Amino acid sequence: MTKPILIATLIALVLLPIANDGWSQQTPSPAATRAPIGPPAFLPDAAAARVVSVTKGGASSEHLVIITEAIAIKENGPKETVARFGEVYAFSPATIFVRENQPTTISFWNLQPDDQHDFAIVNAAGKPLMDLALPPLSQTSYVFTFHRPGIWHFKCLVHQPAMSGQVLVLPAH
Ligand SMILES: [Cu+2]
Repeated sequence: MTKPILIATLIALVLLPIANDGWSQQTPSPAATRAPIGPPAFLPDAAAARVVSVTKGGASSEHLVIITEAIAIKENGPKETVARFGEVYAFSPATIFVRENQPTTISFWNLQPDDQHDFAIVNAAGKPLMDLALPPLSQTSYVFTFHRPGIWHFKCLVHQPAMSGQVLVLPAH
């Protein structure tokens, strides 16, 4: 490497972090300052609690993590995909397995810095039995106990139809 190139490289190495820092200060405001969007959150009422009970804390013997995954978004593209489908997100995993009457902690990680998600379990008619708000850049944990074996569908009501999944409730031992 010749001397002028070496000097230019050294100057660039010194200036780059400064430039990056200036850029990071221009990034959007923190998630906490944003107004929540989407439907209001609610826990199961007495009728819905016959299907699933949901509590903020309490003992559980199983622990699952569900993350929110950005599949195609306006910031990263592919822009053709966003133009055709709109922004697409997914729950990962989108299929979970639990035991009937076994309290199971589910922790939701919203990985997006600027997207509100929610987690709603719906009945056969598509009506939400409960709905949790999952704010941007947050971890939200609740204990779920499913009381009826079978397949139950869940959705992020903000991002339909793609952001959906299923809970398979296995019969108790
Ligand atoms: Cu969503």
